[in-house]
Amino acid sequence: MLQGCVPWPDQDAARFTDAGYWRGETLGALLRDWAARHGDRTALVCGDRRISYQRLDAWADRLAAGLRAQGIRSGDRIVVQLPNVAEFVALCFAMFRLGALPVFALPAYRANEIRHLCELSGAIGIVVPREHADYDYVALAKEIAGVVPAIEHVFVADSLPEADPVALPEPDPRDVAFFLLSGGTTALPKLIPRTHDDYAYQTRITAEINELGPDSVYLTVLPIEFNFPWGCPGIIGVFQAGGTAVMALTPEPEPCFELIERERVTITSVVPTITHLWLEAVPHSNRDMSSLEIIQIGSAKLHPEVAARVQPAFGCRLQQVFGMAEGLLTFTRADDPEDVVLTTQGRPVSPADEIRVVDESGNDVPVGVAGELLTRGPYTLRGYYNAPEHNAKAFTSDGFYRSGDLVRFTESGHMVVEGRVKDVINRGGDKISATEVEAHLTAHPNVAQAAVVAVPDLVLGEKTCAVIIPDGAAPKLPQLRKLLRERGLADYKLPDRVEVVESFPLTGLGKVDKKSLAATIAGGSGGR
Ligand code: J2J
Repeated sequence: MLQGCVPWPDQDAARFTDAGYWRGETLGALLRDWAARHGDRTALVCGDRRISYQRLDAWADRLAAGLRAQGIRSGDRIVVQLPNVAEFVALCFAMFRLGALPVFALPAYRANEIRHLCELSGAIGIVVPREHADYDYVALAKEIAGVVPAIEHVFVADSLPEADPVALPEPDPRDVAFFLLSGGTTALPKLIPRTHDDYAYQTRITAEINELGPDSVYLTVLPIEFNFPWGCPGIIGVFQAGGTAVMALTPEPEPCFELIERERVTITSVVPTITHLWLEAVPHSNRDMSSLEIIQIGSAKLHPEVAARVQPAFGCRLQQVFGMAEGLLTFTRADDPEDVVLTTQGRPVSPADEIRVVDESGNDVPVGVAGELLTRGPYTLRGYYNAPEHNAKAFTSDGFYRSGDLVRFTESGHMVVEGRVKDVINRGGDKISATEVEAHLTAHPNVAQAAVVAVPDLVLGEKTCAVIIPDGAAPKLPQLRKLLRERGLADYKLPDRVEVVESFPLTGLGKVDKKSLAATIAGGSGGR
């Protein structure tokens, strides 16, 4: 495995192989296999373009050769920041074949995040769109290339290098295929290595659970770099079944409903915030959405009352999904009783997923009692990339990942997310590390200390409140947002609200007591 990654122990790898979970196939080889089986069928729909499996396969070969001709080699990392376009898919498969490693960057990321990703991954290139959402991504990439010496290439999606296909050695299926980002607790995101074997398994098993087949049509609504649309089962899962993935450039209801009608979409995945928007829009839309079979909803808490509106509004099944880029996925199933679908986040997708729910001392708690979710299994990482110190804390000595989520299990074996112990704000599914934002806030000359906490929000579930102890005249919200934007932070990380206090409540250990702070703020006066 790539240096800096933590492999599964040999006996686990052997177990996963013997059980048929890991099949020793690379994602690049899988596309070859799909092209042989489903050649003329449509793999991808992007705007007016309809791309067959055969064409996608040939395109990936040409891109792999083109990248190679530019000097990209097996093991090289490239930060990929693209909207939901066909180029993302073709390029990823090209890189899988080359053994080069895409580092998935969200389109919302700005200079600060992209620079960090480049440095952390040791990337030698960046891929960006020519234009998207009125933002100049090429300028951003060039700016980063100017300050990160290792960046030798800036590739633009509409002019990716292509060349006549060349024979390439097959990468090791046990090795990293790409990097996802943690929605982490640390000041800056960590890289999650996902291997060919583990991702092929995750996408296959989730496609099987949802009974995807050649007639399945998946609508990609969420940003393509997110684990959920990419592989739960998402795009790769629908390919595993010989179906079609349709790209949506925006999650806005009407354009999505139009695509659902036009392409006879059968399955899609969204976050609760998008669910709200769509539910509001359905009564005003005359689109025919009768093809929909499943709407997957996950990434943030879905309230039972909202959950109950999904099936009547869309005439299709709701599937609750709990997931994490690190691995573990839980789904509700087609044969679950209604109350399980409305009130739980389902159960693990793999029989080999191991779950522990523990108290603060690390002891297992009884069924029904909430505790921290720990997990390990055939598609859950054993360590972040190049992060030995963090890994020592984030994993138990026997390899369980400490999720930071507070969950309980029902007698029927279904998981309910109760909250979290990690210092993260879940803003409509976007994860924000409090520590990261706090560090930037204290750069303001008039901010002595800052604590960032979540405040409840009807639409987003949670919003971000910056609580500050000022040094002199307290800055107002617009000034703080401006400062953070100038420091190159993605927009969704900017605080929604600011509160000024004289001191922070402290825990017995002398740390800021965020629970009590958040409770005070939530009961307080409102934004300014
Ligand atoms: C409450 N919190 C949830 C849920 C995730 C599928 C779906 C989601 C993600 C994802 C993903 C939740 N209810 N149903 O990668 O493949 C919170 C938890 C979790 C964190 C992970 C996928 N589903 N969460 O959201 O890596 O706190 O992945 O630990 O972005 O989201 O965030 P992320």
